[in-house]
Amino acid sequence: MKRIEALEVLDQIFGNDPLIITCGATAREMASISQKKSHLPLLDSMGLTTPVGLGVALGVKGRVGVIDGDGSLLMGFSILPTLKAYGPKNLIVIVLDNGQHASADLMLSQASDVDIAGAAKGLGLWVGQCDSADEMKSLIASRTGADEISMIFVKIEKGNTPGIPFYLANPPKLSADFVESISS
Ligand SMILES: Cc1ncc(C[n+]2csc(CCOP(=O)(O)OP(=O)(O)O)c2C)c(N)n1
Ligand SMILES: [Mg+2]
Repeated sequence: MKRIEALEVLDQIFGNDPLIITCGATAREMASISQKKSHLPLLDSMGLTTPVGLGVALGVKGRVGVIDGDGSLLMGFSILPTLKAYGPKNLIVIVLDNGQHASADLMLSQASDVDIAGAAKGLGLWVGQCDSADEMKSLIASRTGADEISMIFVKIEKGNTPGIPFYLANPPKLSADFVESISS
């Protein structure tokens, strides 16, 4: 599955539920297929997608999704024990793992050598793993309403979709729209 195929499915699954989206090509590809007030793309804030998602999930009652990347999660890896300590049950973290920093000249990430899902399991987090859209859909469905936080590691193909335009959004506007969507 390509990243953009996973994003199309995730956009449909989460509907108008809050969705925090990691930076780089992930934010650009999502914006090229769907832009919603309930989407909070973090633009350049690599490493902070899951932490921001945790904060949002602690503050709202309904389901909250995070779409992180392996490189971004590794950059802010200290969030994992915090997720275990505070992990709200309404948070579903999806890690799109291509084993590389695809957005940054396709450089390999440490996830190509290190079992990051295993590390999350070792901390006692609930972890699911898959590599297809159908498995991703059924894992998310089965974890919606679960009694603890969910981390779903999805293996995706390497690389980026060609021809995606730059995403020149205004961060204060994105933030204001997102706050409005979670306040209503
Ligand atoms: C602190 C910081 N360092 C570097 C970057 C540049 N950068 C943007 S996305 C990215 C790679 C992200 O990798 P990953 O999370 O695995 O996503 P992928 O592009 O592979 O889907 C990098 C290095 C940044 N935005 N912020
Ligand atoms: Mg990656």
